[in-house]
Amino acid sequence: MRLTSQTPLPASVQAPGYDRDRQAAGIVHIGIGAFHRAHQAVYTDDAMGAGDRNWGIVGVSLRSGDVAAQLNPQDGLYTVSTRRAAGSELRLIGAVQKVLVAGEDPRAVIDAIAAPTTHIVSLTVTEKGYLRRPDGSLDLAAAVGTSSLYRLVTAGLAARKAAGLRGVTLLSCDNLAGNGAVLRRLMRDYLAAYQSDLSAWFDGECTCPATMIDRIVPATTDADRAAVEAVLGARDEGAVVTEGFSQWVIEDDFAGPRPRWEQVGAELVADVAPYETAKLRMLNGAHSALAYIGLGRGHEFVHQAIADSDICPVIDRLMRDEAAPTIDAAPGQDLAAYADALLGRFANPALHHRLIQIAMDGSQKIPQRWLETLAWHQARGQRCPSLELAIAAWVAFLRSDHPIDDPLADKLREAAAGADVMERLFGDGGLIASDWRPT
Ligand code: CS2
Repeated sequence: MRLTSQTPLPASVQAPGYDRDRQAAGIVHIGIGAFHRAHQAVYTDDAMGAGDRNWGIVGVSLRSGDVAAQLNPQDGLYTVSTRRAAGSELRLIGAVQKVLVAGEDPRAVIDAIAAPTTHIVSLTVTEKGYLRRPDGSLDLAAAVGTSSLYRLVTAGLAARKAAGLRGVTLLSCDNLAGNGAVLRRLMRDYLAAYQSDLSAWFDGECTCPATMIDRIVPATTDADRAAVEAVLGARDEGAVVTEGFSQWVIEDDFAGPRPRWEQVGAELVADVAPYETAKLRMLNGAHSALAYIGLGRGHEFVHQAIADSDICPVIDRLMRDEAAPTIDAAPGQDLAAYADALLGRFANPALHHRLIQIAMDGSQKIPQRWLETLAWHQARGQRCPSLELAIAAWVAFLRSDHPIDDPLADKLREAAAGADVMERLFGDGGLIASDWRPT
């Protein structure tokens, strides 16, 4: 039996604390993967539970129909399993109302963005989803496809303008340095090329706040779904599994109304940069290093790699001696405590987080996770032994039998095969643009 709004819930499962049928959709979320369902949708569910109404989420998948097939037959409902070393708990999230697939019905997505009740269009499309060229500009040819996020958002905004509606907040929730500014620049590139009559309206009516998003969400497995079914007594194809920790720091720069996320744990701040930089260079930097070094030593999961006494000190130094000194901490931001907490989170034995999941899209992740730190130290004549080891492990990974899931997979494999690999990856005009030069 499939989970639906009719499913009787066991007492141990927390249910949405509001009337789902009476909520308008205030948010269109593009890229409704497991991360969004375990993070922003949970904050939004909490906000509606605390009395903040009409923030239902219309989810959008750009191409794949998988999430729509998981959630739509379940009235948008799904469970989040929070796994701590001490045990796990299950709750039902009601914030998502339905999932649209842009590749199948782009009009429905445009209409959702243009709806008068919509105030926020948020995104988790992963690093590569932004279609950036190495120089940071928009890949204009890639951005014209029918299920391009730029095309959809632009059509939705044009419809809002034509209807005399206000603009929206475009909220990037991806692991990019300066994600808000990146999105604004790419939207402007798109508009300048394809819809310049909307440029001034976009600048005056829409904002792109920066965000730091943090929660570890491993891909859901069949075993996870079976464990949920055993508690729920119904099949949840949309189940997500995550850790207890969750953090969301948002630049307080909204174009219009927004949920009162700050009442349910999010931090609304003037400057996200110190949090975002710490997260990218310490958490994500350590994660990617754990992935390539750990896989090279035969580990499968993050908690196994961090328990390896040869790997743990490398990661510890990466965070404390290499990444932390590059960060201009905000008042009250304690980077040593952050590193301590991260080591604990990585060690969580209840969370089976596969290293191969983190290893994907290295070409898109490594610049903001490792290379900015390396460049900072290089400019000061200093070396980073842990990050250099991580780079060597990435090259070894590219040369190994592991499948390479990366938009540049073929070029990376070819570059890694030669003796001049470092030059081809990181040299002038190399595959990965950065200020760091290997020596
Ligand atoms: C991970 C992130 O897969 C990856 O690359 O480093 O998804 C990480 O788990 C999240 O950013 C944690 O907030």
